[in-house]
Amino acid sequence: MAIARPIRVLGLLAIGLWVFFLYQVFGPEKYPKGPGDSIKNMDRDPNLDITGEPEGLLYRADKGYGLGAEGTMRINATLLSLVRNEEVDGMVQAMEDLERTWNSKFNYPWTFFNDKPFSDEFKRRTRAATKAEIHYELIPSEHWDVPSWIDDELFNESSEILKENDIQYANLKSYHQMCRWNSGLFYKHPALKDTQFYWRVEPKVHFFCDVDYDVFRYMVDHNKTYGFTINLYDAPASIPSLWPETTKFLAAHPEHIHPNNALPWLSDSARRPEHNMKANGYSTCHFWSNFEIADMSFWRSQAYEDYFNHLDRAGGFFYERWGDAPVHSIALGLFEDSSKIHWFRDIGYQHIPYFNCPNSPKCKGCMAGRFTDGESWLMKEDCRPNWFKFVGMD
Ligand SMILES: Nc1nc2c(ncn2[C@@H]2O[C@H](COP(=O)(O)OP(=O)(O)OP(=O)(O)O)[C@@H](O)[C@H]2O)c(=O)[nH]1
Ligand SMILES: *[C@@H]1O[C@H](CO)[C@@H](O)[C@H](O)[C@H]1NC(C)=O
Ligand SMILES: *[C@@H]1O[C@H](CO)[C@@H](O)[C@H](O)[C@H]1NC(C)=O
Ligand SMILES: *[C@@H]1O[C@H](CO)[C@@H](O)[C@H](O)[C@H]1NC(C)=O
Ligand SMILES: [Mg+2]
Repeated sequence: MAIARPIRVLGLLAIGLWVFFLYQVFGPEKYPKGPGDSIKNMDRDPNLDITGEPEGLLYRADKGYGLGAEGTMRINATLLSLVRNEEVDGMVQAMEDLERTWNSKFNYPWTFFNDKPFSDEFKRRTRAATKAEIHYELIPSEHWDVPSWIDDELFNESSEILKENDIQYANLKSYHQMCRWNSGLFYKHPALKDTQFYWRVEPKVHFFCDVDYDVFRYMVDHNKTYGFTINLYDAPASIPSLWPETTKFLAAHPEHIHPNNALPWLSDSARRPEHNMKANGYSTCHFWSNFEIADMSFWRSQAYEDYFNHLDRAGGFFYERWGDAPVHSIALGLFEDSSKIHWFRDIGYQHIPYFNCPNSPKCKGCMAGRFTDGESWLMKEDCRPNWFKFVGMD
């Protein structure tokens, strides 16, 4: 059959284009959400490795973790939660998950914080969810109130702009207060005076995996300052001046920068160049702070105190919507030895809509390697590949 060569070429080209079109429409999603699929987001997903306990010395629950005076092995640490009375259902659910997987074995105390007095119902129902000690604490108004230098009119105008940029909760003043308190005030509460470590827990979060060692002692024995599970990108429009303010602070206080810092992670522009550009030099990568296991000595250090005061004066907790997650993460990435930041890969965790789900027989109720159960576009919010690259786990 004689078909002129240019026609054959055109025909093949048309078929090729058609196949390409079909693949785009019906082919696999770019940011899939299933286990294993997340490999397309990074070359190798460490969540899919068989995950056991961390290496080295671990303290077990067999002795020294009984209630009260029997708990001689417990260190100065608490489970910590800022929560509203009306969130009691979600709080009890989160407590039940953490008690089942970990705390029923170690009996660390819970400390609840609120800007309003806890109700009797809140106390009764949380009391029933653990056999450990519980403290119910009111936040002093000087820690919660909007600082005097914040201008109400400017706050109102700014929150309109944030709303136009789809920044969630931007016009909810209490949300800004919450972010500020979590950034620079919680560890100053008198109830935590003799406490060094905390594990932050939010209502409605889930824990999936049995953890059979004292994670607080792990932090101490392995010189860790901060433990996280999930690493995300932030919405640049919520923090446009956070990095510029940080740069100003660094110019005035270069002595606080740690030689083994995580600057390449904080300033990465290779993976999401637009994010970096819109955030004026910050990758927006952060440890998702609704989960954090940390040493308050770091927040109580001069470096962090100076940094927080600088940010607080700059006003971005109210005129923008600086979250405690990017603020904590930038400080850790700049002022702390990055080897003291630990990924708790073995703690299965979910705060809607993201997961940390390890591949381990100790986990039930989550799918190993699943990053999100939400829309598939959420996959691009995963900043773990950037962190893994930084620490050499990629
Ligand atoms: N007492 C008190 N707790 C608050 C207030 N605002 C937020 N919180 C708590 O602070 C934590 C974070 O607030 P969330 O509303 O969950 O914020 P988020 O996690 O960014 O948003 P979601 O995706 O809706 O969960 C939760 O533990 C809340 O219970 C407040 O005004 N008062
Ligand atoms: C800011 O907005 C609040 C709520 O809409 C309003 O009550 C208040 O008067 C406003 N303040 C100023 C200074 O415009
Ligand atoms: C730990 O707790 C004990 C007893 O409550 C207290 O005396 C001590 O100062 C605390 N240590 C730290 C580092 O907070
Ligand atoms: C922990 O840090 C201290 C002080 O920086 C150091 O002396 C010690 O060797 C470290 N221990 C471990 C296990 O890394
Ligand atoms: Mg939440």
